[in-house]
Amino acid sequence: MNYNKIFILFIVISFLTGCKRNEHLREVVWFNTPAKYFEEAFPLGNGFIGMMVKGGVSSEDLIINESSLWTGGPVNANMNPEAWKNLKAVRKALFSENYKLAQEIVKKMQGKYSESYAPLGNLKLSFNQSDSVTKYNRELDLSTGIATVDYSSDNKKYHREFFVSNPDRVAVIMLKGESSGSLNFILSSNSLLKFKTNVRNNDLIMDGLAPIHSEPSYNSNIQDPVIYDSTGKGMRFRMIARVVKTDGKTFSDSAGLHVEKASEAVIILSIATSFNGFDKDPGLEGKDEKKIASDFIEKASVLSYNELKRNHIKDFSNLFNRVSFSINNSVAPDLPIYKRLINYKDSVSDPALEALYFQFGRYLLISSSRQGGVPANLQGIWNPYIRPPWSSNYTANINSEMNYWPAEVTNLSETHIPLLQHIGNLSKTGEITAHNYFNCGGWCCSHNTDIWAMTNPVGNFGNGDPVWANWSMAEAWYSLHLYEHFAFTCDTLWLKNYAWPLMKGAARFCLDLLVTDPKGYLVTAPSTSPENKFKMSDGFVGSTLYGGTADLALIKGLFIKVLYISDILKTDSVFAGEIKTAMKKLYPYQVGKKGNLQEWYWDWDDADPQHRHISHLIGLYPDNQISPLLTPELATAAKRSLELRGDGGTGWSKAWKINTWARLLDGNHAYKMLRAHLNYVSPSPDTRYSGGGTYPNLFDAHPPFQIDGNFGGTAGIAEMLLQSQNGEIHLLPALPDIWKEGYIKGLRARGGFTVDQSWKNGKLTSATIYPDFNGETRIRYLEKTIRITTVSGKPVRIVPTMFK
Ligand code: FUC
Repeated sequence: MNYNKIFILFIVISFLTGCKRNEHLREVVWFNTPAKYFEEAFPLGNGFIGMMVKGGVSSEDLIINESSLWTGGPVNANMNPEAWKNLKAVRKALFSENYKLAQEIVKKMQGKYSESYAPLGNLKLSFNQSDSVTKYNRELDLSTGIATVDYSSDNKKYHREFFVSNPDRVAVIMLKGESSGSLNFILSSNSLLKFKTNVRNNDLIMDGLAPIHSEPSYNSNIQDPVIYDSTGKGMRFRMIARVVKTDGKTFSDSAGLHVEKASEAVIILSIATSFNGFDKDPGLEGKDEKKIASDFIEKASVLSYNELKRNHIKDFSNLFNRVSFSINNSVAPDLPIYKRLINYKDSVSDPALEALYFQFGRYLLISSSRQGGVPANLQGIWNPYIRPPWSSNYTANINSEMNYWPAEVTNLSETHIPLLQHIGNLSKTGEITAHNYFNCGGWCCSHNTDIWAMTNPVGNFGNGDPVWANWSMAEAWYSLHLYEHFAFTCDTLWLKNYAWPLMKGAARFCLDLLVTDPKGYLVTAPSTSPENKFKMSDGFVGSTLYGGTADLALIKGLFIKVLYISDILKTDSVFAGEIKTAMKKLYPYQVGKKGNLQEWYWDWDDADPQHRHISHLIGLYPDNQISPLLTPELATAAKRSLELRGDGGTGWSKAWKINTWARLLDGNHAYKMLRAHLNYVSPSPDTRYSGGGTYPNLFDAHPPFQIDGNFGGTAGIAEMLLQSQNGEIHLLPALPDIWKEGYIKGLRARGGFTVDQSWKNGKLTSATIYPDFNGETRIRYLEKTIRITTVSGKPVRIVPTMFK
């Protein structure tokens, strides 16, 4: 092939892939102003380094994070070793219906709070330029993970590009001025943590130390909430910003690293922390962060800007482009994103915004959770606060699980790995917690965990409200993630060697925890229903009970999966027998007087009928115990519960409801929740705490910012369009009337399938199933099902006439 032919081929390929995709789908978020607030900035990340781009003209203030930079050190799981001794008294109080007493005793079964995700600092580029510019545009391309800033000043054009590369493990900044000498800036850095900065040649080096403890921000009565250690403990970090290329002059002084009279500059940024695993002291046994940061930067420095960019796009787009989604052929209006959100709130139709929002969740997952790293926390990896909301930890009674709901179904299975690895760590500390707090075998995990795999019930040894502090069912919930990873990938080897022992350990804990109630059923006692309270007929409001539905749903879900796996792996039949016996005695779901699925053992009222948590519906979503097709009575009761709860709630609560309404096959109600979820929330301090929704940069408003709602929203949209939890691939299960036509390509179904679907006039036009394996499977569309035989790698085309 001669050169010309190769060039033409290249043009055709890029047209068919990157270019065409963007032109049609416009997976781009843009503003015509720099960001004033964090919730207007663009998040970039490679699962390790996080960078928020505000695009300021006179000063580009980049907010920098590193995902392993946390306060604290390895957890001492033995801080309340005799907590379990209270179990007998709590159970006695509960079974004699003395809930007030039980509530008091249970506080003795609490431990320390988790540690906190720490903000690394800011990298600042101060330009000698005024803020009054023309033609300003700040843009984030979701399909490439590249942010750009463009403007004109004194009739000269300026251009900046930013990305954070996973393959080269550095952040990259490229600056251009139209005419020579027009680019003049000083590079400097600062941090809210302890730090010092040095400038050496073309390197700006910041070394710092994270606190040994940071108290949760909701614990306001603390004199010294942020504590540093002076004996060498605590996490260290190093950040190196290097000017690798410029045609200008560089020099340093106390203000920082100067670049003068340039027309171009490329800066790369490497970061490392001394984090050396959950069980090693990051100070005394930490990794050599200085060497790691240097190694990254030395390796990246030999690559040209274009090479770095190519490596990054290849990696990022490979993941992102696996799914494409278009609704009603809609093209994005030519408006900045905040304006689109404001219009949307005023009921303007913008299907392209809904598709963009779906893809933004995928974008965030690729950017915040990558193999070899730690799981995405409450703010993903983007946090500017030294005491962030809820310590920006892993909250396990919904939030950290929700972060990973889109991972498998939206074809980003590898982004799930950090959470799945973390579960292995939890099983180690969780074994001690199971023993100390519950006198049980196996392992458990409570309301919060952190990078140190903390598993104990929180509350600071008796100060926490049991309504959240004493929940310890995360081992079961996280185990469902192990199962789902297997269900989508069918990776039996991984299941056998890694997931199965962990799931068995969680099930062991649950078996040991269950106790016989006065009616003869097996229940959890004590139990709570995150984070709602019951109201008894005598007016007593409490949270500690026995046999809460959420606990039993999680245990039942785990037991069903354990039985299934024991069967397919042909292993542990004695253990499976024990589970089978227990399952027969589990207190079953109850339907209450209002026709609802009961949240409590008894048919009590809710203290807050519209509470944001809907944990008693875990069996509807994310688990698959309740379905309108298989368990219609329970599904009707679950629906009634959702109606009673209403359509309000925080960001993640609304996202959860998109998923549950989709599982009830009610696409119109799921869509109603999606509209509520996209409710514009202004980031300005006077309004930012008013109700869940979406900030201008598409970050989820809990409020404040919490990333779970983004991920839950993306998962919810996927759930409206494809389901596979009942042993069949259900095409377009909850398509709302308003999405008249469209396509979604690349979603994944359990059993190892990739699925493309298109529809017109609200009806399926065709679907293509790409099977990973040979076999047989059932496909459902509306009420009808068909069986197909699959051969690995051979697509099967499905058309509606096949469903007679
Ligand atoms: C749970 C929720 C809160 C918040 C916090 C991080 O406790 O009930 O709404 O999301 O986690």
